[in-house]
Amino acid sequence: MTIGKILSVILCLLMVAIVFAVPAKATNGGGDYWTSKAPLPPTYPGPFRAPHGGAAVNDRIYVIGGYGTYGGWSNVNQEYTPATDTWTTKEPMPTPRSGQAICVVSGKVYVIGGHFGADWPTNVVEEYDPATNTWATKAAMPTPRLGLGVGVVNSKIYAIGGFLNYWTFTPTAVVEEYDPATDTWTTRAPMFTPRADAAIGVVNDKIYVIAGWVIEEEFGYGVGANEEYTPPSPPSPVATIDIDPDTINLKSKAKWITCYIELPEGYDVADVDVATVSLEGVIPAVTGPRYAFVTDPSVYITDKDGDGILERMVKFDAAALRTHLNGQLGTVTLTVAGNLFDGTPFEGTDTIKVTDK
Ligand SMILES: [Ca+2]
Ligand SMILES: [Ca+2]
Repeated sequence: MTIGKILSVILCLLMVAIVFAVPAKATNGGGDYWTSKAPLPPTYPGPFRAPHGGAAVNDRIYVIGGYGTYGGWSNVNQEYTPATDTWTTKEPMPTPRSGQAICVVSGKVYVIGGHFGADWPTNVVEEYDPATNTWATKAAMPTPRLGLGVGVVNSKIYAIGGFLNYWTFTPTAVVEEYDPATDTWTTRAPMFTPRADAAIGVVNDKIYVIAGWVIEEEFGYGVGANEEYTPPSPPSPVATIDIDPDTINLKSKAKWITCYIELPEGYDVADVDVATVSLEGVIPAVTGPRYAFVTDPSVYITDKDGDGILERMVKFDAAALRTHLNGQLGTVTLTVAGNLFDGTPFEGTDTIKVTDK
């Protein structure tokens, strides 16, 4: 055999090996396909279980709890790493259960409600931190239930519907909001149709609850109801406003009033949309592009007061303010308001002294 023939035989064997080693792809020729990956490893009381949900964090997927094939509620927590197609068993959940809801907020996994007894819905809330592989018990949900759904909007969890009882399957329309930042629950507006196991999707900060099971006593059926939930708007950030100068003389010929806007933690003053900023709701911020304080971020993003929090500097027409003050003297509170580019409104006030001499 020549080297070339040996190489082609090796290549052939390699291709055969690849064909048999790579899991089958299922495709319909449209460029999309399915690939078989490492299956969920069996666990007691396995061999397999119905996990009732998983959650993805930092390129890993967590499959937690559920109901075993041969019965029994599971507390197993298994981590799947797509990059390596491998499963790792992690610290188990404190409360074994199925029918629970799972979601992620700020890199932590929340497992909410479910049941772990024949007639026993639970309100337990447990938080898993993948970074430390530890669990923490959080404030219990007000209404114990199983088969509930969850949607996450503005870092708050909305626990929606479910069954109040495992035997009569009494469906509920209850909506309860959990804020992981404060570990508190708030009861919200119920949906129209009591149900469990609904399909839930979040689009543009609205939660869609679609279909589900409605089972009363021994009479059971599904519904197709599609209901849109609008969660409460997050509170507007209160801006810290510093108007400069601190004293305004109504007889002055000064051209500009300067304003420094600081926003609370979690907001970025670079997101302030200057075209929406106004003083007293009537005097617009100057947006003329001939001014460096309008066009140059190194001029309009500053930390003038040196507190480590950046300010968005804007200027207003001083003559317009003098006219607006209409002879009012003494201490005057002025309001500066506007929007961020994403539409989030902000507002703040500062007091100045007004003189006429
Ligand atoms: Ca000031
Ligand atoms: Ca500052």
